[in-house]
Order: sequence, then C-alpha cells, then structure tokens
Amino acid sequence: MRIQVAIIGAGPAGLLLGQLLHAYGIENIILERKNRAYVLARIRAGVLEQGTVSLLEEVGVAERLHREGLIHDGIELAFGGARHRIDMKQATGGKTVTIYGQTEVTRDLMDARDRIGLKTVYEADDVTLHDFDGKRPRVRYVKDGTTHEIECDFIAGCDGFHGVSRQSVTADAIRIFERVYPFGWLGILSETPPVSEELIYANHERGFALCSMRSHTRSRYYVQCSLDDHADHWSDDKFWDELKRRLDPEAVDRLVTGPSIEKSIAPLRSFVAEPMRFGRLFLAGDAAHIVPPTGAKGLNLAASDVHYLATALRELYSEKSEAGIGSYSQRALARVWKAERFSWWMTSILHRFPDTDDFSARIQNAELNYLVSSKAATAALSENYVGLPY
Ligand code: FAS
Ligand code: PHB
Repeated sequence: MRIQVAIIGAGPAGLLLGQLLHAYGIENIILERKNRAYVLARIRAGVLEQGTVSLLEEVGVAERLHREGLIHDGIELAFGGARHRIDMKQATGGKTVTIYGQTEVTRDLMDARDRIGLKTVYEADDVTLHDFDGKRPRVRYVKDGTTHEIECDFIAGCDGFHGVSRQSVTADAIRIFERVYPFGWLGILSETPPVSEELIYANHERGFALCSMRSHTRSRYYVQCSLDDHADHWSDDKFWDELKRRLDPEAVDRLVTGPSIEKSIAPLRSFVAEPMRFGRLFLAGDAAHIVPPTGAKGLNLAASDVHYLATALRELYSEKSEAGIGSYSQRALARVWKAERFSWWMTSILHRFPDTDDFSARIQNAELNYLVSSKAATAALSENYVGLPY
C-alpha cells in the first residue's frame, strides 16, 4: 500500500491530524494498537483552549462540543481556608476555556473519520518504522496475524509517551529533558453535580486537590497521592473524606458525593524530546512531550503540534515549499516549552513536596496571595491557562 502520510496512534493528536490533513487534501492512514473502546475508556483531559476548539471547528467536529461543552470564564484558587476567583476572561480581554472531556473529543473525531471513510486500522500489532531517514519511509504492522507494509512520504508519530515512534529514533539523534514528580494524582469520575460552577485548584497542607467536571451532572475530582499508592487502596468513602479535608467549609457543604464510575492514579512528569523531527518522521503530542496535568496543557499541546505539522505538510504538497516542515520542530518546541514552564510552575505552587518545609510553605502562600492580589500576576496566569497564541 502507498499513502502520503502514515499516522501512528488514534489518540487526539493522531485523529485531529488525520482530519486536518484530509481537509488539506493529503491522504492519510492511522494505525492504532488498541481497539476503539479501549481508547475511549481512558479518562484524561477535560479543559480545551480556544485554539483547540478552533481546530475542531476547522475540521467540522465541534457541533456536539458547542452543544454540550461548558464555557468557563475563570477558575478558583483555594488556599489558607478560602477560595479566590481568577477572572481569566477579564484578565485576557475576553478569552475563555471550554470544559469538554478528551473522551468526547476523541469520540467525535473517530465518528467524523468514519463518516468520510478514512482508514483507521485498530488493533494494529507490532508497528515498526523503517527508513524515515531516507526518502522512502515505510511502516509495517501485523493485523490478524498478517504482516502489512505501507510505503509513505511521511510518518507522524502520534503514539503517546509509551509509543514506538520516539523509541525508533537512535539515542544519539534525540535529547531528553525530564522531571519526575514525587507524587501522583488519584482521580475519580462520578455522576454527581459539580461542587462549584468553575474549577477549584486547592493548595492544602495534606496535599493538592482539584474539583473539575465533565458536565452539570458529571464531576471529576483529583487528590494528590503518593507514588506508591494504588487506586484499589481507596474506597469511594476514603476518597470523599480526603477530598473534604482539603476543601474549604463552603465547598464541603456543597459537595455531592456518590459512587465512582472511574478511579485511577496518574503519575506526574515533565518531559520533552528534542528535536521533534527526524528526517521524514515527525513526533506530535505525548510522543514528544508530557506535562503535569496541573496546567491542563497536555491535550492542548497535542492540538497545537498537529496544527503546525498539518500546515507544514499542506505548504509542502500544495506550494512545494519545505519551509514549514523545516521549521516544525523549532516552532512546536517554542510553544511546548512555554507550556512546560507554566505546568511546572502551577505544580510547584499547588502541591506538597517531600521537602516542603515551613519556609517553602510560606513561599507558596506568598506566591498564591500575590497571584490573587496583583492584576499583572493574574493576567500572567490567565493568558497561559487560556492558551498562548499559536
Ligand atoms: P495519547 O497517549 O492520548 O494517544 C496515543 C495513542 O497511540 C493511543 O491510543 C495508543 O494506544 C496509541 N499507541 C501507543 N503505542 C502504539 C503503537 N506502538 N502502535 C500503534 N498505536 C500506539 N492532559 C490534560 O490536559 N489534562 C488531564 O487531566 C490529563 N490527564 C491525563 C491522565 C493520564 C493517565 C495520562 C496518561 C495523560 C493525561 N493527560 C491530561 C494528558 C493527555 O490528555 C495527553 O496530553 C493526550 O492524551 C495527548 O494525546 P496524544 O498525543 O494523542 O497521546
Ligand atoms: C480534568 O477535568 O480532568 C482536569 C481539569 C484541569 C486540569 C487537569 C485535569 O488541570
């Protein structure tokens, strides 16, 4: 089989890239290791930047998002027993975020891809990448015991942190930057009304907590937990009790608890692989970088990566210009590192670290007090949270 672009991975990065390339008249195929249900069962991000919404609009996959998504103008920071609202819309001259689960974004993209008949091979085993340093890259995979080979012009590695694409690059051609955090997030999903209209990020001496949502009837909560913790060590009651210990009295009074419909622990890390291009292989999304979810950037960075990559490939195919693909890595990394900084900073001021002593607790408190009392600090947080320009 021969095709212009072979995409590895049917997560948000691969699926959005596939739709953008199709819109630009560039034929593509997606190879996904898991089945559709498995991909959709992974509960992950919940906050979309305007740029991500605009890309979904561009490929005609924003109808349900506009119907069901929740527009949020601000967030709340809880510390010292009180909550403080950050009016991001006011601080950024009108910018907002949309609450709409990654699962729904993925479902909408999968359905759109099926409707136009674009090929996705699910349960594609043993995907291997070949000759991407040359002019005729190839991808091999096994489906139902039969080995298939795809000749292509380019390979897009959208296969996440544990994918095969980044692993296919020789160690001397790639540079890794990493920070692993000494804690994780225990998250639950519950069919209960959210505790507040907007998200609450809480700094507490027992650890970080986050109150988020998926709709007016479905909530998403997180508490910081230790790295050696396990989700099955946490009964629902134990989770709700711990969350209440980390919230202010008014939030505790409003909190509606209920059975969890999903419970999992996510490790936190900052990770960047440089560069993001290797000959005719391009990395995008989690395959190239990871952020701690504190800044709600992971999914949104995947979107900006594929925007840069799709635009670059359109320039190549329609204008025969290699400028876009030549600058892809540098353009994407410039935005990636700004989001890495913001996510690292949000994580550092909201979590309890093993070496958090009285001094560092006071510094965190001073940072948070400055954030909610300075227009400049509020504006800086807000412009990063709603998403820096592409
Ligand atoms: P993904 O990992 O989503 O998708 C990669 C796809 O490639 C997967 O479907 C995988 O099955 C497939 N794949 C892997 N190896 C393959 C192979 N060898 N062959 C073929 N296919 C292969 N971000 C936020 O903004 N907020 C959050 O709260 C948040 N929570 C998260 C929780 C967890 C547990 C994780 C892991 C991530 C979380 N993220 C969060 C980040 C997350 O949303 C990612 O940024 C987002 O999924 C990135 O999308 P992709 O780059 O498409 O990678
Ligand atoms: C979520 O709703 O899952 C969520 C929201 C904001 C974050 C992280 C996760 O920063």
